[in-house]
Amino acid sequence: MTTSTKTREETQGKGNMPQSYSNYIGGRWVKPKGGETFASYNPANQSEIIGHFALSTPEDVKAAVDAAQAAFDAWKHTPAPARADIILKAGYILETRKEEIARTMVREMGKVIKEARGDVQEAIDMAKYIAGEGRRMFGHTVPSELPNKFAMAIRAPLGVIGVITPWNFPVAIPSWKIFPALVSGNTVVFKPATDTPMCAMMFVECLIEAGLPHGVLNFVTGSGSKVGMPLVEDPRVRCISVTGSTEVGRKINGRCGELMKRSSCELGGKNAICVMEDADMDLVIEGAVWGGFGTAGQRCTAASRVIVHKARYKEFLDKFVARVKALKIGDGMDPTVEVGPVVNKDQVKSVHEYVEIGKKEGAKLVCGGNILDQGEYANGCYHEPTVFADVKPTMRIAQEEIFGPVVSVIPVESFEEALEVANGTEYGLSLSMYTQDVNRAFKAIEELESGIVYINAPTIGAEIQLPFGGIKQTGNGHREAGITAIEQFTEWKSIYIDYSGRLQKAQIDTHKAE
Ligand code: UN1
Repeated sequence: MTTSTKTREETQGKGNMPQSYSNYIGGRWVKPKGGETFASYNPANQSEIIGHFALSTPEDVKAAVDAAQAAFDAWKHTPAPARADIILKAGYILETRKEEIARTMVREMGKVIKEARGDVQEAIDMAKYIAGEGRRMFGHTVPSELPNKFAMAIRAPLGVIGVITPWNFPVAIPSWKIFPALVSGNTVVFKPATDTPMCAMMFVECLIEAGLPHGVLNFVTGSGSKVGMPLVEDPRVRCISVTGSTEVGRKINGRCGELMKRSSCELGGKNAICVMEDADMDLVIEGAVWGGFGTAGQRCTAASRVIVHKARYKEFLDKFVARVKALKIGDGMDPTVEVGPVVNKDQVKSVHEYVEIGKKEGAKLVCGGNILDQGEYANGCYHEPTVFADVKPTMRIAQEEIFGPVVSVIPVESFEEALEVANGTEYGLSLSMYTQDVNRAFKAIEELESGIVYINAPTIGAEIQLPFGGIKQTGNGHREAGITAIEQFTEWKSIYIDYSGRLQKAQIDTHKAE
């Protein structure tokens, strides 16, 4: 269907052997310098290898930054609407490849097919939205305090941007970063998560096919230490845009701080749904199941806590647990499956460790709690959807990001206590309030300490036309998408044009009369 697949360098495997894929640097598919590769596996069936990818070295990163740096000048001077046209075209190519990429995503990271289609759709939406930015990219004009003088501020690109992305939204999240970076006139070196290089490569192919000039986008796969950190260290890389764990983000942000380069970090969350005594309970149950167990709980925005008013606590718990117990778990390729595997064996282990922690802390395990590794689950990375009740807000399972199918239910006595518990973690990404009372809804909007607030909807489901990001340990103050999308990728340049023909002194000539 696409011509781009012909351009990626592939080693055709024999029989059912998986193929090998290269880096994309300076407009060419190139093997890593060290010649080493790593495999990407299907978490629903670990005997299936999706492909072999370049285990790159710092030398490969250097080559990619060389290429990005070399391409910068011409790209920066390409008019923004022309840059945007390429992004729009990439969006249309993503549209034609949506099903193919979504199916690859299910195989590569395990989310169910409906959600995988949504992931690709989010990138398509982002392409369309950001393409419009090519004809906006608003600056400011302001009056000068002096006569015959013009004052304005315009945006300028930064240069080479390092983009480091996670596996949980392997197409959507790269699009949040790469499209706005490119439309603003920057060039990019893209390092995707080692769990999802295939999805990332397909995303890159769409941009290549759309006609992106050589060197403008470079793709380097491999580890955080050999690819990610060298990208951070390279002085020519002016900004790192990263989504990942708070631990990784803190390291990158700290180093970027020392090197005086920008970093935009989108990190962990410990999101909560608050359920008030007047809530529509059927709506709550559907929302809590979707928010807690969508993507097997592996969203930064996952509703891993449900804070319930005691007047409705038992009713909530009974209905919620019944619904969670009925969830169909399995390979996300089956359209009737509701919860897929988690991304890999390490994730199964770390999720399960939290289950053990919850039990030790004295929370009441009311549903799930086990690793699934028998029968149809034997080759996969499955963990049962798990619910803890009577969780205390201070317990580790109510404070730390688990990133898996585990939900903590916390009883509270009042609206005020619900707000306090919701706000009582180190994170601040997404919080939600279910109530029929408009006054309380607005009070919640005001008091909830998070970058995203939902009323009568779960904590997941952000749309790309609003800013995305969080406060506290969730990030370092940046927002992706929406009107903020290009902020992190542009520098302000303030310009004064004096057409008076004489030296005019600001702050001095203006106050002559005094
Ligand atoms: C994430 O939570 O990791 O808001 C990203 C959502 C998606 C993006 C989530 N649009 O659920």
